[in-house]
Amino acid sequence: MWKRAVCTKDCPDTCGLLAKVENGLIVSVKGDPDHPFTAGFICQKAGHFPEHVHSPKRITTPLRRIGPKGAGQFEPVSWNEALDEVAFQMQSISSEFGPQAILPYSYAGHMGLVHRNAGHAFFNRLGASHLDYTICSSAATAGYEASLGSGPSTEIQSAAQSDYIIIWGSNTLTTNIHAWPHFKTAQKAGAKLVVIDPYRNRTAQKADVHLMIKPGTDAALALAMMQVLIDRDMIDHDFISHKTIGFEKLKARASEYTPSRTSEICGLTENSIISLAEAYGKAKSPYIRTGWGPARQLKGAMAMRTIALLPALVGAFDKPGGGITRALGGAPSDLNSLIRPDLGLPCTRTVNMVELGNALTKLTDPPVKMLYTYLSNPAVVAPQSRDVLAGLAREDLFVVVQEMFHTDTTSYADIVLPGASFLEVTDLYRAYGHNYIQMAQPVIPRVGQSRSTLDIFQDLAARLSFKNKVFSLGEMDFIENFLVEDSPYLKGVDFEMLKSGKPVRLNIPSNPYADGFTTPSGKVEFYSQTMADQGLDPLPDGQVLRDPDGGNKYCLEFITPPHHFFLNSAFNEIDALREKVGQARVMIHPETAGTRGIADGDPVRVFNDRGEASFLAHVTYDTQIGLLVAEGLHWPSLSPGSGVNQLTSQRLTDMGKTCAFHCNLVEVQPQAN
Ligand SMILES: Nc1nc2c(c(=O)[nH]1)N[C@H]1C(S)=C(S)[C@@H](COP(=O)(O)OP(=O)(O)OC[C@H]3O[C@@H](n4cnc5c(=O)[nH]c(N)nc54)[C@H](O)[C@@H]3O)O[C@H]1N2
Ligand SMILES: Nc1nc2c(c(=O)[nH]1)N[C@H]1C(S)=C(S)[C@@H](COP(=O)(O)OP(=O)(O)OC[C@H]3O[C@@H](n4cnc5c(=O)[nH]c(N)nc54)[C@H](O)[C@@H]3O)O[C@H]1N2
Ligand SMILES: [Mo]
Repeated sequence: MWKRAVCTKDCPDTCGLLAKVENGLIVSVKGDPDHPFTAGFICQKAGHFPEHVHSPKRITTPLRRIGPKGAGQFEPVSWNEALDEVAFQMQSISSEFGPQAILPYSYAGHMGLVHRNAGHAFFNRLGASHLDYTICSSAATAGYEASLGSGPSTEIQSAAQSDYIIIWGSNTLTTNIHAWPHFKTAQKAGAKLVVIDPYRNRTAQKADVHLMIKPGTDAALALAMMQVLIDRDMIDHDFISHKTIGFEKLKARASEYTPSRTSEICGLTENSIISLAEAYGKAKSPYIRTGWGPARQLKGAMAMRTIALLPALVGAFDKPGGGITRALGGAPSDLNSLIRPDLGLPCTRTVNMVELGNALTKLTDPPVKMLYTYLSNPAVVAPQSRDVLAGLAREDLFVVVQEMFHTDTTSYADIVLPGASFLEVTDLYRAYGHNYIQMAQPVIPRVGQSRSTLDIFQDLAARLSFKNKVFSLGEMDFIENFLVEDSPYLKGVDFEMLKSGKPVRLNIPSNPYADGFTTPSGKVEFYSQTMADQGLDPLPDGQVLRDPDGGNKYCLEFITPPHHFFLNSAFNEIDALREKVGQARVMIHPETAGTRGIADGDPVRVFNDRGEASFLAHVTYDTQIGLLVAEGLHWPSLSPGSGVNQLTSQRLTDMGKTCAFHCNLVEVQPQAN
């Protein structure tokens, strides 16, 4: 029997799935042809969901540490023993050090609205340190918002009508595959497809033009495009005068970015910059898809803010097929009925999740005494992992990990709680690559003794005698609370269809910019008073910030984009996928490799003052001179020495306080035998 499900992985596409169930086991998973956006095809990773869910490596009982910290030696215990121990530690740490000595750490292992957010009310009520959820998109969001306001952007499907598509720092064919058919339709109809990316990723390989930009220089390139457009009078005066503010100031700033000066900043030829600007200016319906790559730089928010201004200069927002896409979709309500921010203490300490390493090794008053991790794998995904691992290894830190598999993080656990997979729970799913929501019911019973995230937190709340009603509600109660019919996104939503498990369109227009912008001025803000008030440069700024810790010792740039066959650190547990990926590799330009005596396939060591990682050298013209590229987050425990986050830093971006995962200076040398 085929049952409907929704992919819960942290990917813009949030696919509609069909799972075939035989004797209570999932034997096959395919795409749901009735999903309006994901349209019946899925990535190769999702095809492995049967192995993921029924893997012999699944953790099926609660576990208690019996060996030394970090050794990953456990004995099975009952749920009662495990949760009694967690509740006891919470109480005793709270009374000795205060509840802020407890730090929750979670992210996007499960994207359903209920379970992803199910711990918040509990930790708020407990008075624990508050986690700032910044590891992914907050710089991109802050940058876009400064220019265009908040909310969803141009719907991807409309790009099928565009005659000029720029994919700017997104590896669409790997990270957002269902956007591709729409871009392809446009390309077949004659549109030009341009990719702006520091390396020739899968998407760049299929583009008409690939501009191999130096990392961190996107704002300069966007300003140079503006300079050319203004200089050649290829701008939409009507749109600019009615729907933007600050044009004269922008014009002065852009004039500093001539193609010849910018050519040196970005590592692109003057001609390629001029051609890009002219083609964008001439296009009838120019469209830009930004990924998150340009935002994972120290001035990442500024980069996104500057790119997001381009459509306004040429009036692209008013042209069918034109516009710009970052994130789409939305939650039907503010989710406060589940998160209950009101239960938290107003003065609670906030810990930025990017700075986990610092939090575990340097925070005092109180120090972190308990880390409670769920739906995340911080030993692999968090930056500057040497500090993260040193923190996790502290003898005086009590670590709780809720997981489906033994990961590099569970190795450090004192208590491991087996989490149910998305195919075993009820939840409501929003997407960030399309405008549909969908509800899913369990496809199979829970595997082993695993429990859902909500279930675990409700049980802990009972043990701590938390009496608020929120701690007694179930999945469906929360979903009903989210679906408050006066929410603007739910206007016209077919609730019966939603309950039947089919995808339902939210009330979000394909062009959300048709009626104006949600900035303070209601217009596109070339000049942002809000930024000026915060002491920030109110205009776009093309200054480049490289890794400040590089000094004179390290001169190679190093970026760490996603792998085609992993989803952040997830899917490492699938042998077939891990074998397909093979050992971790680093792309090196032949000239960079040659001067260091490195040949293709050689084992190499990449290092800086933060740490080091081992790879096999992939010597290729797909990257530029001086740029190393390592795709994907391998688990160091399964692929020794390969942790790219040894080399990344906890420094925060200009706005949004996220991680500059792609802003690192390193050196590489052949591995000594
Ligand atoms: N297969 C697969 N799919 C995924 C993921 C995965 O790990 N694997 N991760 C998911 C998640 S959580 C997210 S947030 C999204 C991310 O999806 P993307 O936005 O596609 O990923 P990014 O890591 O942000 O990198 C995108 C591109 O930006 C480039 N880049 C790096 N620095 C710069 C720069 O300074 N300027 C420019 N122009 N480009 C730059 C990188 O080389 C990369 O090709 O994908 C999701 N989908
Ligand atoms: N160097 C570098 N580091 C990065 C990035 C990068 O591009 N470069 N990308 C960053 C980005 S964009 C993000 S979003 C973060 C992601 O950070 P995380 O959200 O921590 O990413 P995952 O690796 O997917 O880890 C999720 C964990 O949840 C578990 N899990 C998955 N599904 C379920 C489920 O249904 N139930 C339960 N109980 N558990 C489940 C998985 O087993 C997995 O170990 O990583 C960041 N780290
Ligand atoms: Mo992400």
